[in-house]
Amino acid sequence: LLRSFSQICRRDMSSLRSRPYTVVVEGNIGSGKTTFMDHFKQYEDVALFSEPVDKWTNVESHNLLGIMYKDPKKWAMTFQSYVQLTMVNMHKQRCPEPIKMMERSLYSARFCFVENLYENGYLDGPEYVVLDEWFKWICSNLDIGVDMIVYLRTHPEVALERMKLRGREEESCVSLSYLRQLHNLHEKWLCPGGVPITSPPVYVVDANRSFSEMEKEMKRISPLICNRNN
Ligand code: DCP
Repeated sequence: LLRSFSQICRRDMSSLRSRPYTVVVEGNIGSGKTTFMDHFKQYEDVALFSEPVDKWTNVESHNLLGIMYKDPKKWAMTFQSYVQLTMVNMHKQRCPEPIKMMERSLYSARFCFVENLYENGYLDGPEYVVLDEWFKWICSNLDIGVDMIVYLRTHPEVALERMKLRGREEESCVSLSYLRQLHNLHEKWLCPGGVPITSPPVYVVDANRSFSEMEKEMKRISPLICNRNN
């Protein structure tokens, strides 16, 4: 499945292409995706699509993120099924600007979070298969390719610190070992064998650094995203 990721992204480079140049920002929980994206507010040709965490915590007044962390065995399937829906919605949302920058994607949901929940026994075989069948159907029938991935790579220890500082109530039970597992799955997907994949291109950012150091990195990376034809 991981191997077919490049094909999914390449396939729709055809005349059927219906999407803007799509950049996806990925990285562990607490890696700084929101801060990174905030930097791009100043560019008129970039439309920002933030992750719909507010929807996940309030679907008709149900806090799916909260109940998933409290009782993952019972609610992981429900939660990831809803994440998949909101992610497809984000991939398909109209975007008048030439560049679409998204926080996370259908792919990190599938390759990192769903995989991890299955490996930990929080998703049973049948649940995992149903999520995967939906994923494969979406990939085969909708143009949800991405053109570039910015990977904010952090040590799980740093991600944990930032997550604690932020203090999102639902995440109070997230442990270092959970973040380590997620880190390993991001690495396996985006940098197998320590080397970033090239299709789509993955730009790896050392996101362990302080905010001011990251500002410099963002200035360096923005021309790659915003002035690709210049
Ligand atoms: N989440 C999940 N399954 C997914 C996507 C996210 O369980 N498919 C969870 C993990 C977090 C919360 O949703 O508890 C939000 O996670 P993100 O890493 O996507 O967003 P952050 O707000 O942590 O990003 P950052 O701190 O990098 O800005």
